[in-house]
Amino acid sequence: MRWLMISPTGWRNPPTDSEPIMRLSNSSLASLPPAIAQPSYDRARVSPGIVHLGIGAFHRAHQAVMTEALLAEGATDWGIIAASLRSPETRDALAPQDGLYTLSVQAPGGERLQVIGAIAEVLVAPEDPGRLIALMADPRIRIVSLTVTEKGYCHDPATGALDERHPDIAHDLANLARPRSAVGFLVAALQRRRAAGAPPFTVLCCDNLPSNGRTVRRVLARFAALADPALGQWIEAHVACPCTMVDRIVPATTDADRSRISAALGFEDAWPVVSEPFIQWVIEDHFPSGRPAWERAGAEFVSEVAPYELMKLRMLNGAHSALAYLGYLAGHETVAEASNEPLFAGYLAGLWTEAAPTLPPGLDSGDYAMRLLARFQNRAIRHRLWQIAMDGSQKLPQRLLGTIRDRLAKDAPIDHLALAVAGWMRFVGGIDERGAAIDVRDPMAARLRAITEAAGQDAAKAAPALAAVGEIFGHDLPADPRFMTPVTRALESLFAGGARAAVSGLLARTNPSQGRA
Ligand code: CS2
Repeated sequence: MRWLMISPTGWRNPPTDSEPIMRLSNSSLASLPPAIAQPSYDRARVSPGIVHLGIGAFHRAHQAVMTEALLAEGATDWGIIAASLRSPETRDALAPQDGLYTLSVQAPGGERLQVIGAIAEVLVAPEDPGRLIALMADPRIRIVSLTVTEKGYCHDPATGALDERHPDIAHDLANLARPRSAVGFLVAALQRRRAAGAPPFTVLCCDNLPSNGRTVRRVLARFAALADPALGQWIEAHVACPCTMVDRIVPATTDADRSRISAALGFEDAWPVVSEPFIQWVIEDHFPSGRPAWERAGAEFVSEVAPYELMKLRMLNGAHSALAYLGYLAGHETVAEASNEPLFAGYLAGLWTEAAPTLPPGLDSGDYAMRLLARFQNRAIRHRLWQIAMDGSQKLPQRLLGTIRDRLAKDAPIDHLALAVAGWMRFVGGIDERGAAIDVRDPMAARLRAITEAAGQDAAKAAPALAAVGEIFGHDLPADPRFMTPVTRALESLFAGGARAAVSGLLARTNPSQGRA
């Protein structure tokens, strides 16, 4: 495979207003600069084997890239048809490009570009839900994979059970021919396959949920049981939902990325994706209807994903969320900015020291943490803290609260974890340390904001009021003073002196050599 190396500032063929550049498409492939990797196979000969729900940047920089490697090796029956469950933006960008887009891998020394051809078509589900169901019911489709974010499963984040009062779930139970939610689409298509006597597809959840396969299975079986009990039993008996751990840092694409990458191609790419070099995919090997040989592209097939998943959710995602709230409050914009500040690097070390002992034995968490810090500190990746801060109500349980429960079970201190939770509490109040509004994006944003407004900047009121949200904290944590005392104290310090002082005070207390003199 050949790559084009361009320096972060060096543009090839900069576009000028007088010379509009043409759109990336099948017909432009032959004219791409030879050093840019591109599909080496005949796209027209590839038939679809996968429907992917949730066509965000992550899927395009992760699973689609591993699939692309297999297509390049000659596999012809694992093309991807992707669907957006909401907005038409990605389809609008990729349809004029025949589904092609560029992956830019940002290493500290430069950028590598590859045009990916694995996605044959992008659908927008609300425009024609029947077509998506029909495609998912096509027996050529053997896998339906998902990256619909945590909230896309319409479940209660604290328990993992289907939220039966969720408006999309209520809608889909009443209108299964025109569903809105991923759960509704999966069940509608499985119902169609069962009626046709066709085997089910495998449901491959690629979101950062605990035991993601089991979670999606529980949610599907419950929804199906409510819709049609016999279908519920068939799903329980026949549908495989392997667990996966997915990992690659993929920040949102910016306009600067679009211009730089289009200039390098010599063709306009309306929606390239940008990622770090690191990629990992660990998958439970349970695909009764067949699967691509993703191991040839670097995926790891294992019998038990849980240890990998716990390490990733608690060490990477837990630290990401902690940094998102505390770093944002301290005025940082990106993960790289925050984690390159020695104070926050010290805080991350403390957080990882608390998380590591809760992981299964046999994992080298010290080495993992060291590599994580290097990944976070990669300045070529501009991963906005605000982006990671989104949907905290759906993320906290598996990223921070499970770790806290395991620490408390051993009576171990949780000061760094508690400060992260307090950071979230401070953040969802919606006003930053300079008094400016924070754009809090969360399905529970309005409710959380109302709670914090009623409590004011009084940690003794705000902390218990927020911890009483059972869908996030369950019923055990708010009743446990070993949780409430450090969280309340941390929130107090955030209100009193801001995030930087709170982190510095914590480090001085827990590890005097790292605190500010
Ligand atoms: C991030 C993740 O946005 C977030 O919440 O923590 O998207 C993270 O970058 C990926 O899980 C890395 O694999």
